Amino acid sequence: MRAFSSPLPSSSFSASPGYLLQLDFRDEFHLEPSDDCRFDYLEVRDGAHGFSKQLGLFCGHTHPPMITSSDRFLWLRFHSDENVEYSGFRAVYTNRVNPAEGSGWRKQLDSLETNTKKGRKE
Ligand SMILES: [Ca+2]
Repeated sequence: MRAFSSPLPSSSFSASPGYLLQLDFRDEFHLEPSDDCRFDYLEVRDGAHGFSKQLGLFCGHTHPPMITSSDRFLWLRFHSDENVEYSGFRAVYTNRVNPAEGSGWRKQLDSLETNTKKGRKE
């Protein structure tokens, strides 16, 4: 589990193969409030790039929900203009087993175990 705080440049985060990234906001979230978050904001995208699908644009004092990537990557950008600074935010991100690939692993392990037991009996 890793943590980061604002300010944060734009960057992509990746989970290990077979895992999803889960972003969990902790403590406070205070960015300058504005209509459409056009001054200060945190942008989150579901992928490794700035053109990946946008999951959220956050500002003000609304605590963002927990965010989970659909693949291994999340792209984040924190933007702050020169006027009015708030205290910012803190978030942690963790690797979470991809449910799809996780069940695949369990299946593999089950069949491996079965084979081993059969092998011992014979
Ligand atoms: Ca500002």
